Amino acid sequence: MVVGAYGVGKTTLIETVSETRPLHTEEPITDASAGIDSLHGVPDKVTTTVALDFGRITLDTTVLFLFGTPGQQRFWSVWEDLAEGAIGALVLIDLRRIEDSFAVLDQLDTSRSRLPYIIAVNRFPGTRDYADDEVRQALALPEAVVVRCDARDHRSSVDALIALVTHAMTCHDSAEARL
Ligand SMILES: Nc1nc2c(ncn2[C@@H]2O[C@H](COP(=O)(O)OP(=O)(O)O)[C@@H](O)[C@H]2O)c(=O)[nH]1
Ligand SMILES: [Mg+2]
Repeated sequence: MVVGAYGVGKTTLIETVSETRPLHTEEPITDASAGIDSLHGVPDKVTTTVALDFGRITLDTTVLFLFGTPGQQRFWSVWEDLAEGAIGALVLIDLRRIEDSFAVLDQLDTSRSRLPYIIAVNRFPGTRDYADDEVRQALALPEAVVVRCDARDHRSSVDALIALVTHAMTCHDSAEARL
């Protein structure tokens, strides 16, 4: 799953990496979302995802199906359905408005699926260069795997997905070892 707050680059990432024509459910942003969905930092955003983004990518011999879930809380019933059986979640974060990510992280931590996840910090213009440890501290996730990612760049986005799969496999192995 590719998750994160509104406007962090979920749709962009899936579009960048997908080897099939990505399925989108983008709709124009209307006045109805004024005061609800903040466009702070992404003033050029004119559409929003209303159901999900879907794409597919082959990493060596592993085929990943990518589901981008809308960042807004009102879509979280979709989230729980998708999380069932998912390998893990890539959490995109825009450091200019890190507080927007707390709700999504809460959702991950309380979800019954207990998905493994990693943090992918997007490179947006005007972001100060925070060290990985500063990011972990700000998110109160001392153990989190943190990677950098430009959702518009193919290599960078693929590397983030590889880091997620690697992390999910490590979590899986240590869970097996405990059994
Ligand atoms: N600089 C920069 N801009 C990005 C990045 N990812 C997305 N954007 C831009 O941010 C805006 C919101 O992206 P979008 O994919 O619609 O966000 P979503 O709401 O999470 O699906 C778009 O205008 C993108 O072009 C990134 O990694 N770096
Ligand atoms: Mg979107």
